[in-house]
Amino acid sequence: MASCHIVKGKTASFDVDPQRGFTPLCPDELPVAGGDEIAPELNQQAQFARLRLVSKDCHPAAAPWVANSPAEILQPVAGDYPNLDVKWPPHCVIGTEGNRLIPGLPDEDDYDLVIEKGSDPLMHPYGACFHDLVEDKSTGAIEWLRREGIETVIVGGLATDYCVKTTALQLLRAGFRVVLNRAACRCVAAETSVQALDELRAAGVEIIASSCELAD
Ligand code: VGL
Repeated sequence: MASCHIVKGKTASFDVDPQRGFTPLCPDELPVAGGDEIAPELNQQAQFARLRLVSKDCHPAAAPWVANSPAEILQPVAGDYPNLDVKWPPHCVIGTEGNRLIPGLPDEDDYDLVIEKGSDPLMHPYGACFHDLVEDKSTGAIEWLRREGIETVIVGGLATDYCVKTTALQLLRAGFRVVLNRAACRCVAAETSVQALDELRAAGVEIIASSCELAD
């Protein structure tokens, strides 16, 4: 079973957007089925890592990407906004319940690094490594991991088909070995999740079913 060998001293565990706004705890935001169940797997994968980081969507309440009705969700944002693509329901708004980490995770203070993204109303990034869709403005995650001598990043979080996928690809392009823990992820939709996993596998991300496959 244990087939994915990890050198703990050179490994980081990345909790991507594990926030209540992406779970049934906040049904009016962007609830992902089972999103509130991933904390034990995220905690387990972190046992194999020397450093643990978390990213958070920290959105304003109003922005051009906010869908004002269910019909607008996933419709393109009209206008000249290079760092916006489609509309989403309001989610993970700063200062609200949806912005908080899901139950069962460490306090934010206990992570080695907390990355906040998405606070500019004109930017709705998915990946946690850049503030913008065009990937010009680093959040500092890649530079911090490099400075720490990290070579492998184990990734989980919400959601597989958007923020987890994009973060994994950004890390891979930056030269890290990336391991995606499926049991520590949940997806917005089954179809886009299958596509995401195919794309990640083809790009070179190692996909494991659960942390049971990790070994020292
Ligand atoms: C996400 C859709 C919109 C995610 C964020 O965290 O995967 N998905 N905003």
